[in-house]
This record gives sequence, C-alpha cells and structure tokens, in this order.
Amino acid sequence: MTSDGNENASTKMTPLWEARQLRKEIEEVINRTRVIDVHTHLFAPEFGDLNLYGIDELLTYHYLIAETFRSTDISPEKFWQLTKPEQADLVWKTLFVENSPISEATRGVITVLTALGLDPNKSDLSEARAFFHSQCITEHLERVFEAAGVSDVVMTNDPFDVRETHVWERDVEIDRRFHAALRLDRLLNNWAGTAPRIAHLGYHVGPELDGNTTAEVRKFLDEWIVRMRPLYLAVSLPDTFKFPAADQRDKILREVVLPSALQHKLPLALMIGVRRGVNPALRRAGDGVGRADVGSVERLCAENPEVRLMATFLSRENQHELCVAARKFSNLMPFGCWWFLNNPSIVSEITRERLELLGTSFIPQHSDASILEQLIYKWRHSREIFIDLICEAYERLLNGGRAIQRGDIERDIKRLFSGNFSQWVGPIRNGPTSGNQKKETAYIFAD
Ligand code: HDL
Ligand code: ZN
Repeated sequence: MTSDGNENASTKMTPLWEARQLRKEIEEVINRTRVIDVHTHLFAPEFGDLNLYGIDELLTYHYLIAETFRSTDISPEKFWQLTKPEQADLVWKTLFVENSPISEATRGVITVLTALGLDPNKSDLSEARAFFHSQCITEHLERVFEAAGVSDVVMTNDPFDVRETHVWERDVEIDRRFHAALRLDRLLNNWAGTAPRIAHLGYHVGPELDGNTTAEVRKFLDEWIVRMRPLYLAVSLPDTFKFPAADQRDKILREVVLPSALQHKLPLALMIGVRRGVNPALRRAGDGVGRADVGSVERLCAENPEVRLMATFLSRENQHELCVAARKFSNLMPFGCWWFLNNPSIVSEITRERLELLGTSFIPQHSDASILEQLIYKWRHSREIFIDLICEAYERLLNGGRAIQRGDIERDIKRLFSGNFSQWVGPIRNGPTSGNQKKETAYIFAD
C-alpha cells in the first residue's frame, strides 16, 4: 500500500490462477497423489482366505447386511442360515433391484462395478461372479490399488487370531504394500478372557494384574512387535472409556502398552466410541456408537508427551472437540472419518473443520476396507469431497491476495495423503528384547 493508501502494481499480489484453473490443478493433484491407507481390515495375499475380494464378499459386508434387514422381512436367524452366495443374491435383490442403491455403502458397490467395467444395472450377479472368478489375484490387486490411487495399506492384526498368527509364526515375506498394525482390543478390553490364553502360551500371567504378570504381558507384546514389525499399536475403545480409571485397562495401558510404545517408538492409535453388540443378532453388523470423553485423550497426551498418539472418534459429536484437543497437543494426530462417519455429508463437515482448525496437520481419511475392492469406492468418494474442500480453502487464499503455485498444492496434498502418517510412524526399530542387532530401518513405503 502506498502512503496515501492506494495500491500500486508492485504490492498488489496477482493470484496465479482464476478459480476455474485452480480447480483443474487441484483435481489433477488429488486424483494423482497416492494415499497410504492407515487403517483397513485387508490382508496381504500371503494370508490366504483372510484376503477377501469379489462380489459375494462385497455384498455380504456387514454394512449392507444391516441395511438389508431394514428392507426385507427375513429374520437374522434365517439370514445366517443362507450360504454366502444366497445372502449376496438377497442383498442384491433387496437393495439394488427392488430399491435404489442410494446409501453410501450400496452406492459404493455401484462405483466398484463400474470402475471394473461391469454393468451395475444387472438384475442378477452372474456377470459379476464370472468376472471375479476369472481374476488372477496378483493382477487384480494391482488393478484395484491403481484404481483406488492407493500405494500402501495398513492391516489390522490380532496376535490372538490363530487364522493369522500361523502366518506370522512362519515369518513369511508379505507383499510390501501391506503393513501391520498390532491390535490390542483383547488385551485392553477383555483381560479376564485373554489372561488364560496368554498363560496357555507359556507366559506366567494370572487373572489379577499383580506380581510378575504385567512384566510377562510386556514380554508377550514385545515378542509380537518384533515378529509383526507393526507401524503402530491400535485399540478400539468403548464410548465409556476413561483415563485415568481404576480398572485393569488403565493398569495395562500404563504398565505395558505405553512403555512398550515408547521403547519401540511406535505410535498408539485410539479408536474410541464403539458400543459393541448393541444388537447381537446382527453379529458384526450389530455394533453401535456412543459419544465419548475427549478429555481422557487429552490427559493421555499430557501424561505421555513422548508417545505419538493417533485418535479417531466414532461419534460425530466428538469431532470438533478432537480438533481442539489436537491444537493443544502436538503428540495427537487425528485420523480418518471412521465407520458410521464415512458418508459424504459428515466427511465434508469433519474435514472442513479440521482444515479450518488444523491446516494440513492431520490424516483426513482411512478406508476401513474389509474387502479389497472397497478401496476403489472409499477413496473415489473421499477424493470427490476433498477436491471441493481444498478448492474452497485455496479460493479463500486467492481472494485474500495469496498466490497459489502448483507446488503448494502438491506439497499440501502429499502431506495430507501420506506425509503426516509417514512422519508419525518414523523409523522402525527391531525389538530391544529379542537380542536382535538393534538397527534402525527407515520405513520405506511402496510408492
Ligand atoms: O473396530 C474397528 O476397527 C471397526 O472398524 C470395525 O471393524 C467395524 O466393524 C468396521 O468394519 N467399520 O468400518
Ligand atoms: Zn476398522
């Protein structure tokens, strides 16, 4: 501004682009930048039948099962007696033929079929089944990762699930795009049921967390960290979760999980607000949501400033509080629009408030995919939303006189899609207790 208050050419910032050109650049960068999917239930092909894919798996995903019960009069008991193909046929007829597939989970299947060149208008599944039956899994995997714009996925790995532990115990080399997350739900949410299982494995643990028990649990956890080399430790917690608390979960957190996370330099991911088994008859589809206490996460951050925490809440009502908490604690990384939140209207609301309160210092999304091809719809639908929100954020900058370069967009999107997570998981160290030569290996992602 000149002294008389008039703008002259040298001080007026000329925005690099008009909004229309800006949108084109943003679309290109967002659609081209590969994401690291930080939370899924996918398994690498080396895990055999745990690696779920194809139309029958897609249609019997528990989201669609819950929706089917609302639109047909079959009882859950009768439904569970059907074979998987019979279940899929019923879901297709009910949600896709007799009704319009406008829910997020049904629309997702339409997106997947179209992306794979299949006709989503068919009244039966014969074409889709023939296609998936003819697929070679390695080529199909490649095609799905490409179509979804995903470079890496993080699995959910349960050291108590014998269906997968035998793979870890054979030290199989797994597809490098798949990474482990060591899931602690049984340890932290059901000590009474888990203690006998750990004892059966030869560790000297008792039902009370006294004497040498917590040291033995720590030994168990350390051994699984060395075996799995997880990127982070994770746990889902109920809406009633409190920290501190005079309970067994609190003791295991303080005496086992947090010290181990610190020693192995592993983040701890907290997924809070699930109410398991609200309707047990629906099995995996029977879980619900409850508003949780963000203050407990704040106290965890304050008491453990050296531990990197990731947090996602299941209730929409907790999202703004999580953003404010993350502003107070730089060891807190909000991530994803989890489960019942992963719908355009709420993803848009959550991501907009995160951009406004946190800039680009958060992880905007994870797919939670359980079936391989879900990666395609979960990331295509999310990218559609992100394009609108990033355009809105940059247009405000243009209007405020700040120029935007293509490099700015590339830097910001890379940080959101993979940089924040890569920085959070940092270098991976081998377990100190296993006698392994302590070596630090910087973690390299596939892309
Ligand atoms: O606990 C979890 O990780 C949840 O994501 C559950 O797996 C849930 O059933 C789910 O699939 N959500 O999308
Ligand atoms: Zn999950």
